Amino acid sequence: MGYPDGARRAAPPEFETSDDGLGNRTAPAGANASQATAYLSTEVLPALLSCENHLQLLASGFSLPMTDSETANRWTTVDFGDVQILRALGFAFQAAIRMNNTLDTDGGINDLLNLENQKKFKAEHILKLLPNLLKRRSGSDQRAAFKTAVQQANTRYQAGSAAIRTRVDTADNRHHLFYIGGKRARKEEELRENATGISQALDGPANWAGYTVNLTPLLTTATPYRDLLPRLKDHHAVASTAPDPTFEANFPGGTQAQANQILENNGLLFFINSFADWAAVFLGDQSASDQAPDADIDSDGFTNFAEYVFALDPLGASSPEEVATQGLLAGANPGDRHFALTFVRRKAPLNVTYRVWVCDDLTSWDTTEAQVELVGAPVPQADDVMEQVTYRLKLPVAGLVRKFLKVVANGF
Ligand SMILES: [Ca+2]
Repeated sequence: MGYPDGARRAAPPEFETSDDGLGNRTAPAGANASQATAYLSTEVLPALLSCENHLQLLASGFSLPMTDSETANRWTTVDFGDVQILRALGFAFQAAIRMNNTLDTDGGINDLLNLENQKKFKAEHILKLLPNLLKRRSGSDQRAAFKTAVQQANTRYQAGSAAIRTRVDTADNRHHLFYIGGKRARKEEELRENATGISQALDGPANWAGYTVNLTPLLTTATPYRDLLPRLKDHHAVASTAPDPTFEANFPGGTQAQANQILENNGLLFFINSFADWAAVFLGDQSASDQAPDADIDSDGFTNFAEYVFALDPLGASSPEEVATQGLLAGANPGDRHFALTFVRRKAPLNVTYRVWVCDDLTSWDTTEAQVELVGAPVPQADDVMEQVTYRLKLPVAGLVRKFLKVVANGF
C-alpha cells in the first residue's frame, strides 16, 4: 500500500537544498525551477496517480494493524478513514503540481532561499523580488486539472475526517496513521471548513470564513495573478492597496477595506504607517543618502518625504498637477467666487498633518488656516489610502489683489 519512491520524494537528490556551513540553506549549482517542475510532472505526478489507483477501496469497516516492516512507524493501524486522508494528501499534492505547471516559477530558487535566509520571507519582499512569480507559463494551463484535484482532495478529506471522528477514542486508536481529537479537534474543524470553502468557491460564489468568495474567475482569467495583488512599486500605488476590491469578482460584494484586512491578517499586506515604512518598501534598494527624506532621486522637485505624503513614485518624475489643482468655486452668496485648492492626502490615522498656507507676496505665509475653509467632506480615493480634499479662501476673489496657497505636510 505504500507510496512508490517517486511519490515519497518531492525532489531528486541533486535538487535537495544543502547547507552553506552557517546554517543557511543554498540551492545546488545549476538547479532551477524548470528542472524541478519537469521532475514533478514526469516522475512524481504519475506516481501519485498510480497510488490513487491502489488506494481506492470499496470496504469501509476494516481496521488493519501494520507490522514494523510495513511502515516507518511502530504500531500503526490503518482503517478506511486513514486511507481517505492518504488519498486526500495525494490529490492535494497533485493540485500543487498542476498549479506549479500552470505558473511560471522560473523566478529563481536562489532568490527564494536568500529571502528565507535573510528572514525576509514575507509577501512584500517576495513580490518585489520576483515580479514574475505569479505569471502563468505559456502553453501549460492546468487550472482545470488543479480544480479537479482540489475538489477530489476535499471529498476524500471530508470522508476520512468523518470516519476518524466517529472512532472510539481509545489508546489503541491513537496508533492510527491519522488521529483527530484533543487539542487538534478545533484546528481540524477549521481545516475542514476551509477545505469545503475553497472547494465550493471553485464552482462559484461560496461562503468561506465568513465571506463570499468566488474562485472561478481565477480558473479562467487572462489577467496575471500578480495584478490581482497589491502593487508595491507602481506609480500612484501604495503598499496597502489592492487594485480592484473584488479581485476580478473573486470577492463579490467585498470592499477594499475588507480585502486589505484579510490580506493583512494573512501576512500578505504591508501597511505603511510612517515615512520609514514607506522608505523600506519603495527606497530599500537605494543608497543611504538617496533614502533620506529630503533627497530627490528622480529630480522632479518632490523630496522623498513629499513623494511619501502624496503617494507618488519616488523613482519616476511626477508633476504638481498630479497632487493639486486650482479652481474657482461658487460661494454662499450668489455671484461670489472663491479661489480653491484641491489635493490628495493620506487618510488618517497617520503621523502627518497637512495644512494649507496662504500668502499675498510669496514671502510672509499665514500658517494658521484662518483664511481658508474645507469644502465638503474628504472624498476617499479608490485605493482606500488617499482622500481628496478641497480648501477655498473664505473671502471671494472680487476685491482681492492676489493670493497664493500651498499645501505643507509635516510629520514622520
Ligand atoms: Ca522626487
